[in-house]
Amino acid sequence: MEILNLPIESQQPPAENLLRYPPSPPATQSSSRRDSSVSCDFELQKLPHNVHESEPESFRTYPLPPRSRPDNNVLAEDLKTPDHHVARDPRLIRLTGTHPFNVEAPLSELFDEGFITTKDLHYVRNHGAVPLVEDSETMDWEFTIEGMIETPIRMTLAQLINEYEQVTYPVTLVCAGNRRKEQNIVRKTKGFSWGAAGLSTALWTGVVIGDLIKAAGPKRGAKYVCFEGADKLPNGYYGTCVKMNWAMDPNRGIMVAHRMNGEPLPPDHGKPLRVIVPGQIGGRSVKWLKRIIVTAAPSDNWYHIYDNRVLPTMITPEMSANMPDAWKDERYAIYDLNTNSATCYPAHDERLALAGNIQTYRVRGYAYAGGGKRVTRVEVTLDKGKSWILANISYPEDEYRLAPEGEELFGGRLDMSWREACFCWCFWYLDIPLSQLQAADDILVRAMDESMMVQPRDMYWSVLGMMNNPWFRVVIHKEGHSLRFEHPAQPALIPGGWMERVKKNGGNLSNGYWGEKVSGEEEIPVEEEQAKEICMVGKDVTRIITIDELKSHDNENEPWFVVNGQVYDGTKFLEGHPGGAASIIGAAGQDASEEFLAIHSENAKAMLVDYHIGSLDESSRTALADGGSAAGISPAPRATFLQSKAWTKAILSAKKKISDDTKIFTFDLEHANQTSGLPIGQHLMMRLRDPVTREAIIRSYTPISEVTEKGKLHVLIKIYYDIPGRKGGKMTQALDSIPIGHFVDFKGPVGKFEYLGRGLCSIQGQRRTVKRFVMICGGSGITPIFQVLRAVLTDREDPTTCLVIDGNRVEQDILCKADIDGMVADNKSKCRLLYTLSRPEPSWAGLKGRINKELLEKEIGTCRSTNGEDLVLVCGPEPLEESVHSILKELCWKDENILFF
Ligand SMILES: Nc1nc2c(c(=O)[nH]1)N[C@H]1C(S)=C(S)[C@@H](COP(=O)(O)O)O[C@H]1N2
Ligand SMILES: [Mo]
Repeated sequence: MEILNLPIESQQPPAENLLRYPPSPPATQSSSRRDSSVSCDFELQKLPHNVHESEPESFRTYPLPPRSRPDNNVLAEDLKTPDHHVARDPRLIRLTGTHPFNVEAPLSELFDEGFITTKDLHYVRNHGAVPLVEDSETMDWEFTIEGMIETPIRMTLAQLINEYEQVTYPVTLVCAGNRRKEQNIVRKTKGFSWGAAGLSTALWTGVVIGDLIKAAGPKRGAKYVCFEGADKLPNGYYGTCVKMNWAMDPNRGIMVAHRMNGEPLPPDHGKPLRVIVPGQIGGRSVKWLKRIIVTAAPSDNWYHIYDNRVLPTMITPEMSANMPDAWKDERYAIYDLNTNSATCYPAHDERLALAGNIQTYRVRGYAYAGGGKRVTRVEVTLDKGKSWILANISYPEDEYRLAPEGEELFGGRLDMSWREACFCWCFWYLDIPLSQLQAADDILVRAMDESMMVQPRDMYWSVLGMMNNPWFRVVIHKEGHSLRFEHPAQPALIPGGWMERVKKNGGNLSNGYWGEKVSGEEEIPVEEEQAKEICMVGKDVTRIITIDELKSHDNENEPWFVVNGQVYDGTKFLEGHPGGAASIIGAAGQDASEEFLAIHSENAKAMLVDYHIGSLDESSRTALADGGSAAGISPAPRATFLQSKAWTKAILSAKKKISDDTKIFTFDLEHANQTSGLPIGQHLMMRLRDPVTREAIIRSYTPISEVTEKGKLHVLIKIYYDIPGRKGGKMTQALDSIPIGHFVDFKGPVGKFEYLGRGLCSIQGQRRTVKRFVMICGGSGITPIFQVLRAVLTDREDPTTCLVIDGNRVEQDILCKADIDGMVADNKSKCRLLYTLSRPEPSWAGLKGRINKELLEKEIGTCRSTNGEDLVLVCGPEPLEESVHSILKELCWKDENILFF
């Protein structure tokens, strides 16, 4: 066994620092009541708005939050939901459709922020809508302390701030569902698919909960402290509990917090008041706190009983439905987190070139333990656990312990110097020689905590898919002179990852060997579990339903929807649906098969029986499939993506803003080796549903990706936003509101023109050779032109010349300018490029004015009878196309030499 001898970094603070900042005894025992003469306003003003500006960073020995984005707004997709008042960051990946808001950041972006996460990228877990609390109301927010106590207390946030001692410290919150996607791939659980970014760290400011309970005076026999939030859900207000002795223990650090990273709590994180329970699953940290109830027994809140539990592994979703005692068994309730770790770099799909000077690669990731325990080692294996290498660990949390006595941060005492518990994630890294990476099939990591509990090799699957913590495995693929890395899974419905791949190829993920064949051993037969069909139809249901009947129930009063050709009436489930009524209403009148089957557990599928009312007749099924989602996935992977007769889905994987109103939307095709199948000069149809009305919208676009590109499709789209007095674009706004990870339908190719290369064109099937293209465009009309231009200019052997006239309003409106300028600069002899601006800035040195007769006459001249050697391609907004057409007519151009895209 080979062990690289690497130093373990800053596992303990260096001794000299300890001397400089001697540790002090616990301070929380000292008087907790504050001088109440300090007015609330003064307190608030004293808090620096932005600590970066008001305090020199050189005084600080500990990390501060990175700057959060100043410009996050309410996003288009939230406007039609109850959360229309909540500003959010568009980078967050939505895990449960548009609403409620359950999100994690892309893993690399979370990791790149460092120890403290900004509010922008902090994961969010909301069971329902975010309560609306105006800024002006926050100080008057009332909460109570009640139950088995001597003095019931009703208090405002202002009182909490003025009358109690304020403390600040960093805490990592982790959702119990972190890494659940991996469980869902093995077998669907009752929970949605978190990736490995269901955790985040912030500096929380508030009051230690023990101070409040002491003030209320708990009675004899009081054992639990229950919390209740203000969010009303299908099964009552969200609530849960912790043990009384933890609440009273300063080491546990449970607090009632009103600030996150120095700012008042954002709406998604509990504005204006929440509980923070360090070292325990996020589910105990109740947001929008209204009630603290001291009790003798654990919380009887529905969410305490049916959420955040690890039931024994043999209990299936169906069994669990009839086991009320198992759900109420406190032994299965999760409190402390278990030890866990993940690799962040290499990222999923990261490629590493083997050529070059670099000799090692630094593998990096995070680890955490529960209940205040410390992660005491992190180990990496490159041979599936035969031998292990110690990784380096850094504990940024320790740096706060060294702060000078009495240090204040964000209006609270930095209550860390005496504390030994670990409330935060730590980071690990290991430099691995490239030769070793190249020789390995995978990188696995595991962490151990101070009680020597080490992460298990195998998954402990359970009904709710919580606390998933097997060794985190990144697969290494050798591809020519580079390595490609593959994480276990991607969050939400985003495809990708070795687990999905292995499963698709018939591997048994639970064979103790990551679904791989064990060499030299006989193949163990795969359990036939996956094949089990869940019955979703009532055996006495015989009614035949037509599409017209279905469509007459596309409303919120009696929403009918279709799964696998069967019709269901969701009316009676609107109240009880854990995903909320909106998602049922959204599916009304539609074929919901795909989304339903992808998101729901076996248990939920079995529940459908109760709502089954009939079957769609044959012709209605076809009609629905044509107007709705394409049914079925073709069995063999296809080399090209587009199909002319059927819609094919691609997953939206990125949105890149390139100007105020233009974005490049990137879609993942069905597999990494697939090309789009779109010939140069042709277009494709995109279809999606209006997020509000659910009506289908179809438009045609020309992607900007090269026809040879594999696995992805890039479409540049200008978004026509609604402005006062003018409705914007239905399609473009709907597209803009689609969350990453969701699909759009494509069909094609369409178009009468195709460029075959080297001057050869096909127009409506007729071949014709062109010597010169005259390309006239405006706005996003550049996209089809761009394809042809790129084909001409990047082929050295292509003798065709081009004249490009691109008209826009201002310089920023010229799309793809840098790309076009670059291509043309390399091919000056082949292309003349003219931009003209109708409202240029004074600094603009190029042509001014619209594309008019004068310009066209000068540049392309009259009546060139060219035997079809010139072809004019026009693409732009309708007025532009019309005016160009009439000018060309005046200049005696024949229609056969003009082509409108
Ligand atoms: N009132 C209320 N509190 C709540 C929840 C909720 O839905 N409502 N979700 C819980 C869960 S499951 C988690 S993981 C954390 C997430 O906290 P965050 O959204 O601030 O990251 O909040 C917890 N507190
Ligand atoms: Mo959670």
